[in-house]
Amino acid sequence: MNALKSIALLILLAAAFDVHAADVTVEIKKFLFEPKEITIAPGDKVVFVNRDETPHQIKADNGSFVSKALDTDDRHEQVFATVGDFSYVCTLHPFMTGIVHVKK
Ligand SMILES: [Cu+2]
Repeated sequence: MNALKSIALLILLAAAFDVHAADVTVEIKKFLFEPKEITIAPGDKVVFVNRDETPHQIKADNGSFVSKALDTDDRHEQVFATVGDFSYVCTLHPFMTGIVHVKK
């Protein structure tokens, strides 16, 4: 197989498997977001998982996203398409804060 065919095959495989940006997990444990601060690239997905016995609800300070009230082991998936700093809070426990930095 020549080099050009190899490259074409790689591109086809990437498309077939929907190669996409990384998923990053933020766990909610003991009334804390862990990690509290993350840096990702545009298009990355953040998965928030509630590991507490208490419900939590995540809301961006700028209103760009809000989760449902997450019960134990519930997840909220959020894709960050645009560059910026997105601070968020738990609406049920406003002392719980975190931030997602989206950088190219
Ligand atoms: Cu909370």
